[in-house]
Amino acid sequence: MAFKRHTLTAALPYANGPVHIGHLAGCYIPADIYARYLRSKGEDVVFICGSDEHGSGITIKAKEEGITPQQVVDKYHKIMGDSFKEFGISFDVYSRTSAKIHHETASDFFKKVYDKGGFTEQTTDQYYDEEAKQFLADRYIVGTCPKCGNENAYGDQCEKCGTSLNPTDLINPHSRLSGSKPQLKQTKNWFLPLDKLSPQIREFLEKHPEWKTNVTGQCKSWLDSGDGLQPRAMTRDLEWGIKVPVEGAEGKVLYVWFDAPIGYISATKELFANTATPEKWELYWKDKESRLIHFIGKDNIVFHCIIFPAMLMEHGEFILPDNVPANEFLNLEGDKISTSKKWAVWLHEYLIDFKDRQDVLRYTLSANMPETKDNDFTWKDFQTKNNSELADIYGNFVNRVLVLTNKNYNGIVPEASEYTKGDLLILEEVSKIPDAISSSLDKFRFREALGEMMNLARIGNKYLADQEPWKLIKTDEKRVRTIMNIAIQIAANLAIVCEPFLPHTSARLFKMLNISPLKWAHAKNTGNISTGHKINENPEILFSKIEDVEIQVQIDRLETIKKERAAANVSFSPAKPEISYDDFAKMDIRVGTILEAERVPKTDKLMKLKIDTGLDQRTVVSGIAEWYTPEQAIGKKVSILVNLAPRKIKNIESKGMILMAENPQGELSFVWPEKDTTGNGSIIK
Ligand code: B3M
Ligand code: ZN
Repeated sequence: MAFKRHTLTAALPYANGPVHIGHLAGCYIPADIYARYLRSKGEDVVFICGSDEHGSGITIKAKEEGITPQQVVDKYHKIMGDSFKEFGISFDVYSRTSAKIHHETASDFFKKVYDKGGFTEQTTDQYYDEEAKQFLADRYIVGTCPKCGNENAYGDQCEKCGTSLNPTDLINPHSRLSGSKPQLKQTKNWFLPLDKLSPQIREFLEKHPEWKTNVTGQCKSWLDSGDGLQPRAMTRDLEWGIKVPVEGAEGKVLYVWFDAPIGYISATKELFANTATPEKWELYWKDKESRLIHFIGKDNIVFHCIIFPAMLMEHGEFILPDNVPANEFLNLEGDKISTSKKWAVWLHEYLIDFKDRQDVLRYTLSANMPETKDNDFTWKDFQTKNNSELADIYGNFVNRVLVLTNKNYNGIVPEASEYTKGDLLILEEVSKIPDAISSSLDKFRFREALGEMMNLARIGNKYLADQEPWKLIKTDEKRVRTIMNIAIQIAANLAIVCEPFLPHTSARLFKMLNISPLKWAHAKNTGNISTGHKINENPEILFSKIEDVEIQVQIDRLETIKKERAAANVSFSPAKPEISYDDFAKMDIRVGTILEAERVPKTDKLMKLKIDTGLDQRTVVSGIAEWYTPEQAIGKKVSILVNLAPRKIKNIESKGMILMAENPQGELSFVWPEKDTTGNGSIIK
């Protein structure tokens, strides 16, 4: 179906910290590329975002910083908004959920669903912190994930395995406010009956076989999980948030994941609020010919593909998302990005070290976008992308075009006379580029699209390198005119098609070519710049090289963070209670050698070992697989407790246990005798 207009949303970031490269790569860059591309094609687009200013993340941050939640959101709303602007993220509106218009919109939404009987009222046992005198919803409570065993799972989600949770699912829960063990206490809340809506949700999802497989996969596992979808509370016993607008709800606010996605609607209202047509927002949310697309990271999939659509269904007046092209996560130098561990590259800090190089980061993050799986950002790769791709190919081509035109023709675009066969082939290739990019972007394949854009630069660069106009000028000046005309046309087209990806560069290139920015359709032409047009006299270098020392500074900074973290983590567990020699003497510990080793399938940690103990050869299952490969383990001498009662581990009979030394970071290493002469079977006592 052809759509008349596009409502593009990018996840509303929590206003409790600055924006980092993970945010950009996961959501804001793809959304921005797409928005710019559609605008260039002349489509009707609104691109919506704003700060998510409710939820426990905000109040917990306020507690940490010793300021009020309002001060937290004011501070970060500004920092985030500035970063987005700096990096050219072209939101049509960047609103915030503390805005009056949002409080009203979210309240009205709730009220409407409530009046229609769309919620179920339930009194349930919820955890309560007696010390802090507060119910502990969502991120106020941590405990062990029942699915994967992560000890730091939150009350709403385990960040390790992605499972969505309720506080009562947590094993060994404790309060993040006081650290105490919470008590269950009854309270009334309003629930969205996802169980009842399940057939409708399934039907909606089945209408979209074109969605990315990582997205569909998560939705399926939700729908098909053991008990299927469960009712989910849309209100919370908290103070910070939007008051629940019904009677008997004093002291309760809307669940942050209820109000936040409605923020997309409020922001659209805000966009048109002070125009001649304030009601125009409705077109983007109610007209069936509007296409709603949510750009998000993978941790937000369930909220955008199941819960928000269910809310919209219950409300009844709004369109449903047509696509949710969620990305996976970006890692930094091999480790998960983490604000609390300071393992990130923050945009405002990047700009201090790499002033005016926004597009280099946009390029690197687009090239490494975690589209189908988690991906890694490394500083070395960043340098290579800049030096070998942007500078050597794109920048080199543009610079040659501009410098030669100025030098040979005083900046006046020369006339193309006769095209060679080769020229015609090049022009044909050039005119095909925009469709190739479109075809990738239409499928949300941003990396592929970026590659096609760079192909155009490559074509141009190679054309000049092959034709060598700087040499030819001495013998065949007429031919050089044609070559330069073609090269200038390629540069103009490059300025058009790179705009979604590298908006700052595009603007600079148009300026150097001395033409007003052209739109997408022009990129199929190969004669956008007329003969006789005068380009700008002083071409600037678009991409200068990044030196090793600049990269080393960044790598060193991360190393320091790692070291600080390791130092802060050195906390040995206290000594155990005293035992007698007899207690110790019960243990029969021997020297052994690992003969065979293989990973236990479907586990991360376990390895099956065959060990020569001097007494016998036996099988032991050991949790060393995170620290040793089977190849490294084979041949190693170890200490083994041989008289431990056999145990079945993953259906393998494990006889005995090898001793490992564990450092405060949890890293394991073998314990063995120092002398080679201490062979298998030697007694450790
Ligand atoms: N604030 C979650 C996040 O930053 C959340 C997105 C809301 S989108 C409606 O991961
Ligand atoms: Zn988990």
